[in-house]
Amino acid sequence: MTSLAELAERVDAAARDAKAIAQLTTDIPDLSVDDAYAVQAMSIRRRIDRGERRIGVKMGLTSRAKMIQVGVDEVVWGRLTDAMLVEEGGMIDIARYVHPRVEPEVAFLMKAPLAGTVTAVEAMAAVEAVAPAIEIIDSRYENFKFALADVVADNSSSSGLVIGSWNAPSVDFGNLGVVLYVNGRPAQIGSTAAILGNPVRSLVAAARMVAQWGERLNPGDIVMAGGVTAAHALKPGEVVRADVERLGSVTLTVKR
Ligand code: OOG
Ligand code: MG
Repeated sequence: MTSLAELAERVDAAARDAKAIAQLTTDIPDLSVDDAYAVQAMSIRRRIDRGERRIGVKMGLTSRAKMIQVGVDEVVWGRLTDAMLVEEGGMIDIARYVHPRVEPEVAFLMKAPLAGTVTAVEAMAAVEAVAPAIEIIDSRYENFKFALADVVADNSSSSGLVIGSWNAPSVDFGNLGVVLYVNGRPAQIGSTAAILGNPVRSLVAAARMVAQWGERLNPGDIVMAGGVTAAHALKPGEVVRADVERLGSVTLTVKR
């Protein structure tokens, strides 16, 4: 029998070497979602042991567009580390990834701890600032194909994040226009309302889901609310910009 620790090693190595692996559920069709979260925790523990630092969490599959694109319709979460941070306006090298995609998101910066069952008002009281963001997702599975347990074990495809400028949380961000530009042309268009009706619901879900695993959102943590639109597969030389009405924009360039 394959142990969960071995599976953690498998997904960790795939991310580190940017080498696609077969879905875990091919070997273990009955891998449970709980076991998959245990694999994720162990794989992130390996990164922490190599010197990376936890900087927050990401929520995934919080919009219909995302659920439809990957064929999984449950909200998932993953952990963010400092090694995933890409400077605003920065450049990435596609060779460091398996098959990276980008998606426009909204990010929260926490100023107070948050965990468990909370209301939207309680969640917002713990928020320091809100920013436009791009998430770089990179499933470690062949052909970007996975079942729910696979993607959870693979840290919910999290691979990188770019954060724009932080805004006061008093901005009404519930239904703002979002455009993802690729080389200056609109590639994806949506609204922040696509995130569970309002991105604050993603924060409420984050507080609940991390608590199920004995964790909490900490002051200083970043919480990525999830993709507004379907993700765009990156190609060398592309310049990607996400504009979120009133919140601002965030840019990323791919090396040629
Ligand atoms: C799963 C991760 C989804 C989001 O924002 O919805 C996600 C995937 O699409 O690979 O990050
Ligand atoms: Mg995402």
